[in-house]
Amino acid sequence: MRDWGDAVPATEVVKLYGAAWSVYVRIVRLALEEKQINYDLVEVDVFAATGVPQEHLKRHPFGRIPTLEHGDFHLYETGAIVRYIDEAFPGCKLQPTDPKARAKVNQIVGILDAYAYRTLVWDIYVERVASTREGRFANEQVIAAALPRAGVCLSELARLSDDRGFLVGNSVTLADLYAAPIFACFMQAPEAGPLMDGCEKLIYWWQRFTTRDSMFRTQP
Ligand SMILES: N[C@@H](CCC(=O)N[C@@H](CS)C(=O)NCC(=O)O)C(=O)O
Repeated sequence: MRDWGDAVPATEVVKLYGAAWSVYVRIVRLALEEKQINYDLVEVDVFAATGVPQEHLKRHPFGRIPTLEHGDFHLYETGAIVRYIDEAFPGCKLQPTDPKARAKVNQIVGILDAYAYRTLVWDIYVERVASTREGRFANEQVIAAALPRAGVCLSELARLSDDRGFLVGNSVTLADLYAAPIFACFMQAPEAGPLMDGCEKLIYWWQRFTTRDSMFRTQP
């Protein structure tokens, strides 16, 4: 939590319900940090042994995180939340106004949401890296099946991205904010090295983006 002075009126408190480990919660936190919006992160354990807490199911009937509260306005679904944050608050613009650049941002966000998150985070990072922490063996079949899909995700992201330090254009957009938490997990897996071979634009982007203040402040 940070104090950003007058950036947001005191009456409009921003509360983000979720957990610091979550990729989707981090996407929203990155948006809040990049726009320098003060917020409280309220911890919710959706994997509690007793199930998703009842009070959270009222906020999110599907039992997921994150959810956002801004004054008396409530929202869930990361895509809706980050676009609301971008449009309702002052600060840097996270969506280009040029229709083609904006479409490209939305296309990259769609790829990350629909294909890359499951493949790079769950099938590769969770199986290879988190499994060790959890004291279990990696499921090699899951990882092997994910590798070709990961290759398609990465080559498409590389093909669609610009090489000016950000995925689209020359300033931070929702495309970067969706990609960074996914890459923060995936890049820890030994599979990332060979898979990133030939994706120089993505490597350059990751090396730069990972050093941003917002990335440090949202580290799980
Ligand atoms: N479509 C949702 C996906 C959010 C999501 O999957 N969040 C994960 C944490 S990263 C979650 O809540 N998982 C709980 C579960 O799968 O039961 C969004 O965009 O917000």
